[in-house]
Amino acid sequence: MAVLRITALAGGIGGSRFLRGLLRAAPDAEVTVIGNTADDITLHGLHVSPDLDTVMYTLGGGIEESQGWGRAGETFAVAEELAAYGAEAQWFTLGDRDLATHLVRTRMLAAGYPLSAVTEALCDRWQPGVRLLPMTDDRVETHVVVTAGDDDESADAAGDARERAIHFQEWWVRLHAEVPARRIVLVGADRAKPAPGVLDAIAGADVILLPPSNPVVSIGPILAVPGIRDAVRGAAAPAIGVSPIIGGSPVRGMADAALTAIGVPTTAAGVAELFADLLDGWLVDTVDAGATAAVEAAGVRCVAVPLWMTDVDAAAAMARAALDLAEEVRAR
Ligand code: FO1
Repeated sequence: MAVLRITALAGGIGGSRFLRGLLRAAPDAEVTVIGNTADDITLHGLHVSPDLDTVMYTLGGGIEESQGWGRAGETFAVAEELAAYGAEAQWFTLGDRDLATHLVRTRMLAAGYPLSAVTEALCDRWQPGVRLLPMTDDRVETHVVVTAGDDDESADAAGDARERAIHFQEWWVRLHAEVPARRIVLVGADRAKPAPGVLDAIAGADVILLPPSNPVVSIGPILAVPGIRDAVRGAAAPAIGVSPIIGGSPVRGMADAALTAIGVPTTAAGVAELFADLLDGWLVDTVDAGATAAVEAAGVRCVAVPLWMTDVDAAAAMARAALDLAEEVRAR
């Protein structure tokens, strides 16, 4: 039997945990993961790629399970020394083990390797069991536009009317997404090109999956790279998504704050609508079974199954349900 080729678009923690389940549910599949790089940030001169690293560490067995990002068994000697110098940004902690990844990445980028080649080299060590591709080799950064003063920087003399754009990580990690976002801007996305292999992985897939990642700041930036959304929409393979919203709340993280910023309701049906142009199937949790009719009215086959990724078995059952839904819509 031919090997099943699966291409998934993924953000950080939710995407990684789903992918771990997928590898258990379909151990013989050939899986390509297109990772979000728009929350990459340069700190202390180092290029940090949180979502790529979260996928790589989770699937490679190196993740700190309790928080879902960073390295297991981490120590923080360098962070403590940096803090003693008062070196910013202290709200974003880089552990000692994790720093080695950023040092290698930054050194290779400085030597002229594109991020896709660097990611492949890093994955040589971690053997994540998937082909991990950044969405682009170009620089794309999510910035969040907030009202000056709300972010505790001093407001302009004219009052609070002025805006300030801050890096996504500052909004997410330092401000816990508690400061209202006026807009979310994907700086550089309009000029970015899909990384080598990305469009081929979409065109050549048997199934395309959208795991339960943040729809606005994880899946959104991947689809914003010119050519990617059209490729998914035009692909022969069914595209199946998994709702990151259960019962009106994000499964984890602060997706509600990001959805509010773009005027989309924090509901399983609201997120489905955001992707309705490219989705063939959408999984919602059993508590959202009442939403299936609205999703199907938008032309997307919708099935309710348990979506809490309490352990790898639960994630594998969700992945199995996504693959079954792909089979069902393909047979139509
Ligand atoms: N998240 C935090 O809440 N605080 C941190 O200090 C932090 C550091 C960090 C370092 C490396 C890395 O790969 C991820 C890190 N994260 C941290 C998580 C991450 O910033 C976000 O959860 C994601 O970018 C959102 O997908």
